[in-house]
Amino acid sequence: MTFKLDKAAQAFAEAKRYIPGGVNSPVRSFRGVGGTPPFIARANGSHIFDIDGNEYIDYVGSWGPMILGHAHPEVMAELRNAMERGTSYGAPTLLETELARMVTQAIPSIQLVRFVNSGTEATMSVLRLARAYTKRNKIVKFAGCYHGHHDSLLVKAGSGATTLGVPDSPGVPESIATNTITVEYNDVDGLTKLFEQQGQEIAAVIIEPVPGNMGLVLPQPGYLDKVRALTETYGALLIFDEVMSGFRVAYGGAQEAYNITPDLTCLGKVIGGGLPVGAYGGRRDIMELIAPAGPVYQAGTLSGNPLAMTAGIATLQLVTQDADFYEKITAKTTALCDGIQAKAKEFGFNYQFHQAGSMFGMFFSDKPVYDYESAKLSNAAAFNVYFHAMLEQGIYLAPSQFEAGFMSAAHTQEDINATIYASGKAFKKVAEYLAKK
Ligand code: KE4
Repeated sequence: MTFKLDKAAQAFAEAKRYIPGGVNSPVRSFRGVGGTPPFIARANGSHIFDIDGNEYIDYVGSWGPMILGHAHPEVMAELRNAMERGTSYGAPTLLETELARMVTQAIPSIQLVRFVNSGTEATMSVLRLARAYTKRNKIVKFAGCYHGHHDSLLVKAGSGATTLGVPDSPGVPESIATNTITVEYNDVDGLTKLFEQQGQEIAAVIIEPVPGNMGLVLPQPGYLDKVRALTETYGALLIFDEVMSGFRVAYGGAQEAYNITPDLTCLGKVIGGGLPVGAYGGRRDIMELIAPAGPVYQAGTLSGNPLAMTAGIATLQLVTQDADFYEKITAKTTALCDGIQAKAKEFGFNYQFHQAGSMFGMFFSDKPVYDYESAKLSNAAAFNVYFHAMLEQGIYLAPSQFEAGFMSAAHTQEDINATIYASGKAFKKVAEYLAKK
């Protein structure tokens, strides 16, 4: 059957009549890679199916939540039972306590946790908390790290590395951006210099410990320890944004994998099992500032709603039932990356492959990638050729060079073999494209 997206093209045009850009989140629009995005009709296990009848092996997994694979029968059964009891009450339930208990057991640095409805809400709330606790205003973030779309973090570096931020989107007031300082990830000297100059004014550093929003970049040995030491020295809080890495790179997140204890952590994605959930938590003495325990206000109509809690509990229960869950899913990810890298080398492409547990990334660059500047040296045009060649062969990758890939427990050896095979044909297309340049 030839690959086609005719129905998707019509659906995309219709969607644009009612929704900005036809999507409810920009990356889904394929603007980064060009072409029409498939419109997904259903998903099961490691596969998704679009309205044109195409089937794909899925390595996006809803951008991380679907670590068990789509529509896991036991998760779906629990959700069906939960729906029989209603969908939302706006009142306390035992479910919230159960998921909170599981999260605090999985991540010891989280002594208290508050559920919200998205990663953005989690990082937005945790910044307010950090500022209230430290009575300081400045926040440090890292170029290429993404923490959701609220004003304080839609900020890019000002003219100099340690100057105050400038808005990274219209609508973000200078007055807000000016309190956010952006430095390069993996740059110990830059962060040290910033703290020497402004450390007493910094409320918190928020970091993706394993960044997945500039492609997958890894912390250099000792880097996260140095970030932890600097924040402790200057009385700033260390916030790990583990919305993507939490329960993904390890059950206890990147903080378990790298043995770092942050003061506060943000979570999302996996803990919602595909339903809208975010969370922030950490040291009891800090979290007890959150209303109604303390004066820092934060609220949400659907926070901790019974369906999302049910999906999260079921997901974490299934993950913990298999003592080898992370070993197996990590091994599958390694096999995939090794296989694709071998295909790349057959065409003389010395591309960069990164892996963190069941997250993986590939940069179309023959130079090491360790921060946003080096990530941007990748050949995005070559990536786009590869991306579409894979899509047409039924392999659904993140539609951007600056995103990560996600393995699930549902992916089979057959899926991995098919993906590696398709990569060989896709790299051939890339080689042909580059030869014409
Ligand atoms: P949400 O508000 O999208 O639930 O979470 C924001 C967020 C916060 N922190 C990290 C580390 C994240 O990765 C995210 C969201 N990740 C993107 C993937 N690049 C979600 C995909 C999208 O924006 O549609």
